[in-house]
Amino acid sequence: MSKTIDLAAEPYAFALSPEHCALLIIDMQRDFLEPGGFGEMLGNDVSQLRRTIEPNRRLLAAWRAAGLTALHTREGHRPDLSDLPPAKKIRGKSTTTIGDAGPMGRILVRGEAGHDIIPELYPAPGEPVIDKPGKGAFHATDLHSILQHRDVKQLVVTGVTTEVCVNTTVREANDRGYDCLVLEDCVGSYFPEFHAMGLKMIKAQGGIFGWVAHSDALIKGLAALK
Ligand code: C5J
Repeated sequence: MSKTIDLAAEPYAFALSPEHCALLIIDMQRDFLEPGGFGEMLGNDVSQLRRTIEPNRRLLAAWRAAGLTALHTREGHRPDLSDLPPAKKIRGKSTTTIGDAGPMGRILVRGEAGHDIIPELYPAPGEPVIDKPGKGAFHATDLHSILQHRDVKQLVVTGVTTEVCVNTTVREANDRGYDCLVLEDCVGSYFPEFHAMGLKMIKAQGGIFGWVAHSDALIKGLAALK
């Protein structure tokens, strides 16, 4: 499959090369997205994130149907918290922090219910899941090696949150030489103004960190590959 998909994007068209492109879905975890989870417990409006579920579900179905590589990330820590920086543990001065008992098990701890990916976007067998202790998906993970072994040079990035883990990951990827396409309807933030600015920052200055497009354009492009 050597055909490229020319996608309408900002700041200019993105030439997606299916054999060198992977879909990276960031942190679509129950504790961030589900009512009653840690995110909502902190006072956040989870509907701002939940609007991304259906676009991601449609995109993932089309991506899988095209036989392309998809990877998923989860933010979280070892049960003994040995990979949790003390500064991250105490940040926010909340009475309940990472590692403590939360509404869906221990907060952001691997193996706990709230740490897992929402059922709507659950990884299929064979799709790598990257457990990351930080905001960026490259920090302290084997993501870069996995992508290199598959000759991936481009990333379609979706997930949550736009200004935190999505932006951090896109910046890390950009510095490692990947071209990143962020899908505006498939990323979300608890704060609409940060979402808007997070996207603007990516595509500013001629695409300083990458490109921004709508998933409809990509799904249409994938259908044309058949
Ligand atoms: C992510 C966060 N996934 N906001 N985490 O963005 O702390």
